[in-house]
Amino acid sequence: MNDFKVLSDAISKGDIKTALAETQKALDAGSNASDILDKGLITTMNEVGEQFSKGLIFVPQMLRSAKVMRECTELLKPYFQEGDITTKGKVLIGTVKGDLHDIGKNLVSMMLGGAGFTITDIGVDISPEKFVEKTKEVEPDIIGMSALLSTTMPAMPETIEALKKAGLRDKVKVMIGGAPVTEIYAQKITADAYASDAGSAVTKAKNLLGIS
Ligand code: B12
Repeated sequence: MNDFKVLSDAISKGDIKTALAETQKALDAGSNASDILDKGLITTMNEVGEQFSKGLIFVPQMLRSAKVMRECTELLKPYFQEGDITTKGKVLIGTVKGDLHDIGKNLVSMMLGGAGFTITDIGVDISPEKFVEKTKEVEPDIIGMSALLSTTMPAMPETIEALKKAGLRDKVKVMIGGAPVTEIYAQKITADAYASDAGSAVTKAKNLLGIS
């Protein structure tokens, strides 16, 4: 039995008004923000993906659901603040070249921001050259790369290579993630860390910088 059935249906249908009202209702009723995120929002987006795979829905419906998800996430944002505003380190994050998916990246940004990291989110479809340019400008401790398509994953090693060429690779840690990405892939492309979700991204980022 899904406790968030009405919310889930609203996300699937792209009904922003009901989804926001249901998210707020769940918060008011004392539901844990992580539960709403995991069991309400993320589970539904996975179902939406499965429906797309089966040809039951198409890109416009996926996009509508994604917009609703983004709005609901905004409502949950304040609940993920740790209350510790000390900067733990700088994170530069973006979705790699050719890839427009940003929901997961935004969640990772939100959780890292809430945990005290300073985030520079450079958006989607970020070329290796842009990552390099922004790394020079921001001087981050960690670069986070997201890829949701198997076809865009190769942009991750390309970006690492570009960082090497620019003499920046030794100055930053690289953390990667996204549905098709794995720990093994991270090792293969010599990334410093992989995280499967936004919660573990926080733990991994802290580990990378040797903080608890
Ligand atoms: C929403 C969505 C879209 C939306 C994106 C809107 C947006 N603003 O993001 C739209 C409609 C634009 C879209 C387009 C396409 N999509 Co799409 N999309 C999805 C869908 C349904 C959900 C993705 C999502 O947001 N999940 C929820 C978030 C919370 O999960 P997540 O992204 O995995 O992120 C978590 C972790 O992976 C991790 N993480 C993510 N990033 C990072 C980064 C770091 C540094 C770390 C540490 C961790 C981390 O933490 C996150 C939070 O816990 C997925 C299906 C799926 N189940 O993934 C398909 C899916 C990814 N899409 C797919 C496809 C094929 C496409 C299109 C090619 C379709 C088309 N024919 O045009 C286009 C490509 C456009 C492009 N160039 O990018 C396929 C990819 C297949 C593959 N393996 O390559 C999927 C898997 C659907 C499917 N089952 O076929 N899509």
